[in-house]
Amino acid sequence: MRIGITCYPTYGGSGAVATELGLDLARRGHEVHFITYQSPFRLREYAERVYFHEVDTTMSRYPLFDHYPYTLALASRQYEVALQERLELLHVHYAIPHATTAFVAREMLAKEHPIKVITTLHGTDITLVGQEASFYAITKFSIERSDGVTAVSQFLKDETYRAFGPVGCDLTVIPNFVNLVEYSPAVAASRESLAPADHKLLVHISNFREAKRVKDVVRIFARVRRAMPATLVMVGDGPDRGDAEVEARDLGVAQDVRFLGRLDTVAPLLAAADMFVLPSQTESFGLAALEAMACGTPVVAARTGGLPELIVDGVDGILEPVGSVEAMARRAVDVLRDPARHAQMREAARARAANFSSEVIVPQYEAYYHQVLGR
Ligand code: GMT
Repeated sequence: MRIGITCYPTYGGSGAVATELGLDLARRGHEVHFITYQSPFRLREYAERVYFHEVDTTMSRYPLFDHYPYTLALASRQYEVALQERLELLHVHYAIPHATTAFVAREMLAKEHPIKVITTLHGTDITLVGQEASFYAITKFSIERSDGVTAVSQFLKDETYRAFGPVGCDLTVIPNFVNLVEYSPAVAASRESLAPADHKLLVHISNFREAKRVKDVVRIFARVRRAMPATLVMVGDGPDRGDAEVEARDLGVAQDVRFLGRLDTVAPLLAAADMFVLPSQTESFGLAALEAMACGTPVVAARTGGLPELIVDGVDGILEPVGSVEAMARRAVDVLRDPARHAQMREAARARAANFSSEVIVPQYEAYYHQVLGR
């Protein structure tokens, strides 16, 4: 198949999933064309049958444009690439604005070269941004006009029906996936450079936005730190990083918290960790949690959104209600203090992640493409 993929190319789960999907599809013999304003962050080196088409943003400084109409440039590029590369379908990730630009591109192509549009819903496109009054109607319209729509969890599918009640459109759940070779206990970074030898190592990775509750990460850590020697490594950046730094100072644990900023490759850190911490307010899937589990690192998380579809509480991780820092810390300490239980949980986490391996999930996308294309 010849497939166009549009996603946000910067750090974030939807861009990561879209890029890994494209790379895997290409390994399976498909031709994949990424269409976005910058090369996706996980697309770092040459890969056979993978192409990148940049959306031209040179007009963004034109004085009339207080608000640059990127969506028009994107729709135009999707149209051009689909025509030039004879694409059969456009698979767009994150509804806003990608489902809308794909709709426009498909309309432009209708007579010359009909294509199908598949939209994958990822999270806040449905749970937050799409429900804002200014985006609601166009998000609903663009979902309904897609030829196929997938959601990354049952939670997100249910939430889409609840919030938008899309008409004449059947959502399919295809969960996120992980490459078990890249994300494996075998790729662990050396612990020496990360934490003192007698410390437990806790890791958090996110975009440090409000939904991630990064202050809770520090609060959980501070309680663990009271019970045992431990280091917290925080990876990523975003608006709430400053708050997390202040919280660490206020709670007197700043000397044991390390902020590494954004990193392209996180598997070695995840694999070196004893526990991954994800106390989010909402998480439609929690790709970072899956990646940690694939590395054999159990996750202590909030029982929210799609996380209970991934983590089996008490078996391969820990789930507690949003904001229950006390309970999350207490249960994390119980596991970290008990080497046999910790080892069991590590193994169970890796085994659970195997249900979401690229070998299992990517063929589901291929089958869905065939279904939408009617062949
Ligand atoms: O919706 C967002 O907040 C951004 C989005 C992204 O691009 O990173 O994250 C969502 O998509 C990921 C990939 O499918 C999921 O793993 C995340 O759980 C989801 N984030 C939220 O639901 C908050």
